[in-house]
Amino acid sequence: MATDLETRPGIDDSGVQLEAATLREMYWQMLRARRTDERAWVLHRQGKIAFHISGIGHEAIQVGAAFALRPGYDYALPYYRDLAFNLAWGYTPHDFMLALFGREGEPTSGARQMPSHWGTRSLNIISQSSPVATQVPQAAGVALAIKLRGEDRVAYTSLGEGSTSQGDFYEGMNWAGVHKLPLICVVENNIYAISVPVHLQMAVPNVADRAPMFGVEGVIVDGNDVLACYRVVKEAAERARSGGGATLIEAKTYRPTPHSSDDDDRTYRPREEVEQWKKRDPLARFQAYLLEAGILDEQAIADYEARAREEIDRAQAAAEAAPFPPPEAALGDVFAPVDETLRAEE
Ligand SMILES: Cc1ncc(C[n+]2csc(CCOP(=O)(O)OP(=O)(O)O)c2C)c(N)n1
Ligand SMILES: [Mg+2]
Repeated sequence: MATDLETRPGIDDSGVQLEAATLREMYWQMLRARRTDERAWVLHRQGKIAFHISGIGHEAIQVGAAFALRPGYDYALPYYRDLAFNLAWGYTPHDFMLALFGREGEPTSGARQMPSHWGTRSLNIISQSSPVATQVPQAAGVALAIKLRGEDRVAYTSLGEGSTSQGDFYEGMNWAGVHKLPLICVVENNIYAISVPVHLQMAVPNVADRAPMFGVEGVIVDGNDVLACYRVVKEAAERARSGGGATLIEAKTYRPTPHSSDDDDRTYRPREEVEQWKKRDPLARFQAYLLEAGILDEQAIADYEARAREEIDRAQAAAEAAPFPPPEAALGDVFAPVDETLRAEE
């Protein structure tokens, strides 16, 4: 992230008080993620890549959270929709393009994982396992290590509301409550788990209603309002760093795209619903706010658009030109080299 974390002003009860430069940087990160994501859809429809899972519509909670934490100092265990979070933490469109095209040099897994499973050691971003919610007990484990070492770091994790039906979510959150761990768990509630609506996942109206059961703080936030999201994650981080324990944040949002490039959402939700939610688009909303406040103008917006296009074009070209990893690389970091002294005699 370009902005110096130490100079970011905090917030008070009246709301978010961030410098104009920081607000513009937040806008840039949301825009950059949106345009990178849109390019991935185009590449998929052109038949150039095999799969994409989109974070469009989720940028406010992701960028708000990324800015409220300390990238590379705190630990993050994000989930597959968190492209904007990863980009705001230091992952790049070039890294993402290498993953989409499965090319050599891909930093998270050497192009062996599916895209969007993340994992960048230098940024303290830990890879996600494909079974949903497994990152929650892993994040609780990271938070326990932080606590045992007496550090003031935070473990951040995220998942969808459908994934909170998994036992892993309960085990991780319970552990975080019992041991008052410095954990922030954000549920990006977009009201669908692929085709399954939220009322078939849980009998209570809000995911955050479950927080008292774990003995942790529960917070509901408008997940399409980047500044509100920044504020609640900032407060949760302060709670965690000062020994106050874990927070369960529910960010109410929506995914206007299908679940993934292999899904057809017309089979399970009305178009009118999608159109209604598009009116609450987090990027358009933040842009309108910044224009109104005089922090952005049309020229600045055009400059950001050009910058995003140039960066993404370059990232795509570099990834398309990169070679595939050699076939034998598929075995690397999976099987340890055979210790010849242990080989049974024939
Ligand atoms: C344990 C497990 N069950 C099923 C799946 C297949 N799966 C992948 S994503 C997904 C939907 C998750 O929905 P939600 O948690 O609401 O997140 P969203 O995709 O809506 O952001 C499912 C069922 C999986 N990866 N792991
Ligand atoms: Mg969901």
